[in-house]
Amino acid sequence: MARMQFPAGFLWGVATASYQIEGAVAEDGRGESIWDRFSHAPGKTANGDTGDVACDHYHRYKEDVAHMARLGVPAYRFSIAWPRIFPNGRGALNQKGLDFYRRLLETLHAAGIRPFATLYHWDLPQALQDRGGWANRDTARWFADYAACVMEKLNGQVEGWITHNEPWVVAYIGHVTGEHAPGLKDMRTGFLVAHHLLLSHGMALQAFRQLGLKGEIGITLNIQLVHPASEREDDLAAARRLDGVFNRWYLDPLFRGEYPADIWELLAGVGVAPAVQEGDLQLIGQPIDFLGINYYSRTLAAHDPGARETLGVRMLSGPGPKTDMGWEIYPPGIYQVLTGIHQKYKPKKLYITENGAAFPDRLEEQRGGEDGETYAVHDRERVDYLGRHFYQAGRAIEAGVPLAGYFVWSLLDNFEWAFGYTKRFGIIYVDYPTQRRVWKDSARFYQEVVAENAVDDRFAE
Ligand code: IFM
Repeated sequence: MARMQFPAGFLWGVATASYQIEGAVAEDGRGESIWDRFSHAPGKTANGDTGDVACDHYHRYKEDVAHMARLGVPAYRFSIAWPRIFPNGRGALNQKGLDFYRRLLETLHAAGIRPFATLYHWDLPQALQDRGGWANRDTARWFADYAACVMEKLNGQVEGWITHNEPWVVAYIGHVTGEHAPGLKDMRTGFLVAHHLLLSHGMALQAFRQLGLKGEIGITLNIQLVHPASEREDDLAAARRLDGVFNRWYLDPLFRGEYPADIWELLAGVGVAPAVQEGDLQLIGQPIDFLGINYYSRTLAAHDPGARETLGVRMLSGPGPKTDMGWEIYPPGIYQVLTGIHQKYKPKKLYITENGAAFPDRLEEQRGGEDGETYAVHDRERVDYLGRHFYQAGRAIEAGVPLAGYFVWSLLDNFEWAFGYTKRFGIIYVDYPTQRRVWKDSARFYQEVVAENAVDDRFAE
């Protein structure tokens, strides 16, 4: 059978994040996070859903690691909840919170699974939000202190540290559109937050190097592939601007130690350029060991002078089929993003730290089903989505991109932020009332891909 073969040692994995799966929000001394506060406020999430219980992973982590072992994945990306470690964001360490991650790491090691830990996947301690959150420059220092403490305590047990997950989402969706915690709606604050997130990354990176810790360190960006809505000159310029605020605003300082001049000028023109202090960009631009990329879809950009918050760009969805999020399914985009970033920024190493899709899955009861299982989920569309994206990632490797691994989002259905539990991204179905885990067809498919280290040529199109 013809197929796309991946290099030996390619790191297949699955990804999750603390607030989306753990639950146990009031257990073992965990402090309140901005997502606890936000999701409990009326009208902020679908059906008023919260992460109070989520997938109850805090208690079921052994079962969940057993699923990973059965999948055969060599790697797992999870995130550490800052308010479990420092309930007030800083001050006294909460040993019980740290112990949970120690137990998780021990279980992963015993199963031969290599851990990748994200230090910030959006659950800021509420106590720090009360002091201004990421708009307060001090939060960068407090993050670096938390990060240094966790990295030191867990030194040698984590293979890859990821400082931040998707700073664009934190800055823009959390502080400009207000659809995510903390729910602020101010463009100036959004760009200040983006700067402080990058600064905090630089400070944590500096601490990691100074402490001489083991493993690798990098950051994860959600790269939005932007195409112009038409070949008209103003749409081409709109696409460049949107790529500027989404992508170059993060990539340029990380890899070149400078903000993109064209976007800086536009922001300064409307009075929203952030306050940057001497030395900030040197910190942000220190070399990282890898860049993590989350890729889901592409966006079309059209010129629209009325769209102030996106610098005169209207964002449109492309013409292709959509996932349950309404995101266009565009597998060639993962190839374009990987090759584009490789050519322009030359990261030493790249991981796809997230890729996956939400579809309206249906749990079916079956008699005498495969492996004697009583329930099944036939998610053909997700199999197709993943297969085609894997294939395009394989093409990028053939084209010379140093892509070292690929983490599917997500191991489990989970709390999809403002969408609550209405969107299912898992390759394993979670029946929330019983917390039963049911393998979807995509989990079996992924098990095969991992075992073969290859994907069938039928996904080439
Ligand atoms: O669920 C999120 C995740 O937390 C960050 N990246 C995108 C995923 C799907 O929206």
